Amino acid sequence: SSDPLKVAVTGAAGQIGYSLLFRLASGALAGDRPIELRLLEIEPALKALEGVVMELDDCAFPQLAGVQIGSDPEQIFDGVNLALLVGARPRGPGMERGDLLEANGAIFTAQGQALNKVAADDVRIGVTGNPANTNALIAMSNAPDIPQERFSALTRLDHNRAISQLAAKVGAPVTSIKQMTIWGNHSATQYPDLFHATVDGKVAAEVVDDQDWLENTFIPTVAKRGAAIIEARGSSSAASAASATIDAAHDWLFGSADNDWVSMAVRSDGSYDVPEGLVSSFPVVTEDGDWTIVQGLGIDEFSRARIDASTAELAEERDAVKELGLI
Ligand code: NAX
Repeated sequence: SSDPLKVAVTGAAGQIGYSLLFRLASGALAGDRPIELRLLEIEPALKALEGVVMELDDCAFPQLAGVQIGSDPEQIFDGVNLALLVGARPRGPGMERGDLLEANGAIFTAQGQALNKVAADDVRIGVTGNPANTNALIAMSNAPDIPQERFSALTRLDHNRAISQLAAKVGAPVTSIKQMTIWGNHSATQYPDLFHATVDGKVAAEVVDDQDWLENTFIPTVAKRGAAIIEARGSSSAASAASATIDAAHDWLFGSADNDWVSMAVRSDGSYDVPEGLVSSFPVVTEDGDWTIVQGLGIDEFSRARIDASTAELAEERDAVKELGLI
């Protein structure tokens, strides 16, 4: 249809927003289909956001059908087809983990409730703001009328990082790499899996044939890439996070490639013994706004231990937010 796709972005005046908005408006998500942006920020950041909107205007993007900004989620989310929840409360000095979960809990309970009330019937909600998996769980739990499969958390950046690291190791273009999977939490415990990924159709772990590299270089490099970027750039990854946010939304709405899959953190149905109800990353195929967990992959002992460690961390986060009364 040529009705504008209504896309909400929270934390729109932040670093990721500064890259994400321009790519959304230039057609990276929906091609020629017009897009209407609904930008949510906290009150003190609205002035900065006005400046970003001036720049969006100055791009004269043909597909940009309108921009609305504000600090009231019920107003901004009204009728949205896609909500990209990027804004979150970063960990400040001296902040304990419980404080962080509580601060984000306040944000994601309110946003879940607002989406429940005013979003379009076909809404899809992607959470980028950290702790992304648990923030998605909180939003989902506060939106009882929205089907739970409409919520996901972003592990596509980790997925893309894993593809890039593997491609460099084997000297192949990224297009040779298929069926990459990130399992578990978007955190240092995540498990990027080379036992199902392929390089030109061959099992990646066999092509690499170097368990020491896989275990002691590949996995930590992917899992700690965010910290390495902060160290090098002086601020956290933003353009790559925006790019992955678009990749994830694009594939969710328009479908993953044939003979391939993508990684998304979605509500577990108990597949692969990931406790039901946790928002955990899986290999999924997507079509027309729906995802399905890829079934039947063999999980060896090494992978089992890694997946279990990451989902144990997710269960701890869930228990902590349950204790805080957020879900
Ligand atoms: P910034 O701190 O630059 O921007 C965040 C913005 O969110 C700020 O402008 C802030 O005013 C706004 N905000 C805070 N509370 C809000 C609320 N209640 N409603 C609306 N807006 C609100 O962070 P940025 O670098 O853009 O990162 C955003 C989030 O993405 C962070 O939580 C970050 O940890 C997370 N990331 C997640 C990644 C992933 O792969 N899942 C990777 C990149 C990134 O680290």
